[in-house]
Amino acid sequence: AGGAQGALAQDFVRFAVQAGVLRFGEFKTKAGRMSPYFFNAGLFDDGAKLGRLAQFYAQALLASGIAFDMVFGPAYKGIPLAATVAVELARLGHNVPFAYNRKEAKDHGEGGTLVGAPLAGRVLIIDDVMSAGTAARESIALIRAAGATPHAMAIALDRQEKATENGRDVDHSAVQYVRGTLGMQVCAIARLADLLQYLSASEGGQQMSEHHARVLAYRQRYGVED
Ligand code: OMP
Repeated sequence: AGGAQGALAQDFVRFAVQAGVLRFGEFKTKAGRMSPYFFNAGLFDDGAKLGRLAQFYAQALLASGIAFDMVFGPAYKGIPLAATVAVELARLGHNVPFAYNRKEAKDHGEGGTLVGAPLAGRVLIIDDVMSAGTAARESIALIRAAGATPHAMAIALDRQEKATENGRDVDHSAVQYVRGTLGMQVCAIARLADLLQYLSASEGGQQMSEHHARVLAYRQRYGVED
């Protein structure tokens, strides 16, 4: 993505690096890969950072042209994301219903696992990172069971790497699977390609060029084609 969206993605990568949310080093991913970078959305940990994060999601979503009737935040990490993005969308003139789930059903009071607006129409799932797509599958099942349509996903970072099925690497990423096989639309604020562009343009000198080389090598081994 070039133009305005490319600029938004670059601004976002810079913001995430400055906030310490996107870090370089050696990290083990959920799929067991040693990654030279890691994006920890839990480190958007004050009101100002959460507000900025929500602005990035809302701007990327509006730029994508994806239509949706409501937003859904999967427990736990998707809940503050969907809540703050719903507030930001309303501020921009796009007020839509908001819902989230609990991980455990309540046996008293209102009961059930869903909180907020009833799931209906085209649901937009808001999450942080998609790697193997495990979390996405759970939300999709939950939305279908409620009789609504899992229509789109918004994520902060698309790592653009091979998904795993039964412990084996496959040739497509989780985002490609969600788009191609599940027929859903996916909006990512930034992708691995944007991170690489940021690192190659960065004036961080020697250190940044070392990060760039390591991330490139990682993409060589685990990355997928666009
Ligand atoms: P899936 O649910 O398999 O798509 O993996 C998404 C999860 O990967 C996130 O919810 C995190 O627990 C984790 N993750 C990150 O948050 N940031 C990364 O940069 C990489 C991962 C990961 O483990 O792949």
